[in-house]
Amino acid sequence: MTDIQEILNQEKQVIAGGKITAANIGFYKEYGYLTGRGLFSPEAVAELKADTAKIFKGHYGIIEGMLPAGQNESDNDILKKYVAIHFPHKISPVIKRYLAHQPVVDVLEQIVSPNIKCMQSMLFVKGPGKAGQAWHQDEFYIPTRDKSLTGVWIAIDDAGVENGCLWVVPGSHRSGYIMPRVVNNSDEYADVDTIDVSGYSTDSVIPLEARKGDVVFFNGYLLHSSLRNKTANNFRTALVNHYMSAESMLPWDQDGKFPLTEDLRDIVMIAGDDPYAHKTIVEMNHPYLRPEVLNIAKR
Ligand SMILES: O=C(O)CCC(=O)C(=O)O
Repeated sequence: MTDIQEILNQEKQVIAGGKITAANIGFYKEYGYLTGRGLFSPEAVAELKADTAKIFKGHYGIIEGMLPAGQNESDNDILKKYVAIHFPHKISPVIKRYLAHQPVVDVLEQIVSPNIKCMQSMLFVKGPGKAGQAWHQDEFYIPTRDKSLTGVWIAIDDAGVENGCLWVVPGSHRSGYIMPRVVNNSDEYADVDTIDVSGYSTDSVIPLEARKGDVVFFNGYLLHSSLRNKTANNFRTALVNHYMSAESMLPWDQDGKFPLTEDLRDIVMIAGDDPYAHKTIVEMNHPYLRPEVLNIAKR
């Protein structure tokens, strides 16, 4: 058995029954990800799925770039036009509420900090044919001061290799540095740049297939990507929220969108105490549609 098959055979990469164990935490430290099975109930998934259609039909307001829906257009026909929306929690009370979904918070308190804030949400619909995201580390885009950035990737549809699930390089976060970026030449991805993963053996790069309701937690230094959705009819709806420890300030200017800042205060407190509460919360971000092709300023 190869090393990676051994990793994949380890039950401790899965949080079963909603309760994170010491073995799960050990796995997360070593490999940089964990899957929580069924952390969202079928009812919660259905609520998020219905809310996705509402958002893209303009129920919460028209976002720049949204195309007017034809009278006879089905939800799927409407959703097929889009890849994703950033900061949906700014308009959708449903998504805002699920930022603090207790089964997710229970895990974050163990792998991040008792004090947690959220600074970003992204809702991917990724319909048939839509491109994936090239190899990257999220801390390149969202720098924390204590390397606490954590992605929480919530499957709202089943996600497999064919419709463009997440891929990761287990353990790649342990390098502890931001890797160089090179030109992307693959049409699997929407991005103009990527991280070269050719130095990793093919069997150390793995897909994280998920069923709807599952949640993938991943470290902000973990190399991850997703391939194009190659199915004819399946969406790959996923809500991705990013969290960090509230103890760290957040020097995130969003690739020049905002003036350089030592601490972006457009956050949502999720658990525990905010040591910087005296600075108050400042609303800065507005939801926007993710373009089909991305340059470096992608999030
Ligand atoms: O869901 C995807 O396809 C990619 C998500 C991702 O790369 C991220 O959230 O950083």
